[in-house]
Amino acid sequence: MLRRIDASVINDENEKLKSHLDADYAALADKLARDNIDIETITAKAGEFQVAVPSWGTGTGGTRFARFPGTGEPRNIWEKLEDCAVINEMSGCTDSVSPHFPWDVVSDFSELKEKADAYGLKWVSVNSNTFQDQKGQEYSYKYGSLSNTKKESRDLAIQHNLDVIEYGKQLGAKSLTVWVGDGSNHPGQSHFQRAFERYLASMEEVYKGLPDDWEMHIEHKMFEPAFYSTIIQDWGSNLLAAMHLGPKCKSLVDLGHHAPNTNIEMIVSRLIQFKKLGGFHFNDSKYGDDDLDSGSLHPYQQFLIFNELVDAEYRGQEGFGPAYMLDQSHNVTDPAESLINSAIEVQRSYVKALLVNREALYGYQEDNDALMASLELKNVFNLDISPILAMARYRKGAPINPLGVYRAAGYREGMAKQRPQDPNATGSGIV
Ligand code: PSV
Ligand code: MN
Repeated sequence: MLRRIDASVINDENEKLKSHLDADYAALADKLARDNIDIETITAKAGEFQVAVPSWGTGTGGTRFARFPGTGEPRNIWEKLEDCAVINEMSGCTDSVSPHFPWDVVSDFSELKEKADAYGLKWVSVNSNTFQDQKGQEYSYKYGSLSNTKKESRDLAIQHNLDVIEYGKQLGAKSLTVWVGDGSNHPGQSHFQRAFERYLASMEEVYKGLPDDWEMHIEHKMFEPAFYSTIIQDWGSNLLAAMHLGPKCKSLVDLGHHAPNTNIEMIVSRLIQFKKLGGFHFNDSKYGDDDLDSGSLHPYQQFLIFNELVDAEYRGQEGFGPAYMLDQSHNVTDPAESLINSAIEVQRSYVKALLVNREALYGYQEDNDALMASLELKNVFNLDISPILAMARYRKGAPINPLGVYRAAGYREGMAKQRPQDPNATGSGIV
């Protein structure tokens, strides 16, 4: 398999840390054994866990005010793919990439697929973009795309989504994620019901273009760029649309797209119950859609979400199998470093949720023993399960200390020489 960072760099660094890891792992194995948990079963599951990297997350992000590009950042999808390969080599848990179109359009998709295959990367959910006009676009999305009052703009947005499905088919993807910025900025600007009807009618056309084995995932977002109302404002509108459109349509939960303090884990549970949970965009936030690194502010919330997911897995819930993806914007960090770190933090939440004694928890719930129920979760959350994650990586040839190896390899410095900044580039991150 093609590599971006030489395996010898990883092996040399791993050699230095292996004896410490063995000791920490053995101590944790003993501790878990006291609760009748076999660490090897958990480590094997940790090794299977994967979360996809968003192609757009490999570039430096920005805000409405400015973007401060980093050196050596990718300038196109080929270079984004290279960085995704590095992120996977370091994290050992990101073997797929979620592309965004038209940002990632190429003339030869089979070549792009071959390149990804060579790195051992798969393509997952393809994203459409009707939240900005492209150069020379005939009909604008200024007043919305799939819900625009003008048929010409709606038709353009429908056709774009159908094109994205075609790109995805060539890459081997199996789902389309649709997020639109449609909405209004003034009370009265938009007729809520008519706008939603137009959106649904447009989405029906997109739905018709889905291959039989594909899903369509709708992403809700409370605000931005529309600040008064958005067409798919919350999980309620999302679920209504998904139910209206049919069984191949499900809801996608982006953690940053809710009001502060929203009980996201409960939303997740509801969507699971009605077989409508399509996937996730993991990130963290303090105020709104901040797109901060996953688990950097609210690791307990992320764990509670995984508690619902693992619970569904444990119960063998029908129709369960959400797609896990990151969706972050990195304004001040090296994007690859943030994505490596976030992927591992998401994996950490998953592994901790595996340690919950489900039968004990159900018992506390039946007995209305609120404190013991909450401690069943909290005690697991308080455990440091890092040795399991490090061992899972080590066993697949990934680093015990991913960021240490990434820096020791001098990857970004090397890219700074190979990828001089293009003054005319529109920017590879979210702006
Ligand atoms: C919108 O804020 C979003 O979360 C959607 O997933 C977009 O596709 C992505 O960010 C990039 O702008
Ligand atoms: Mn998102």
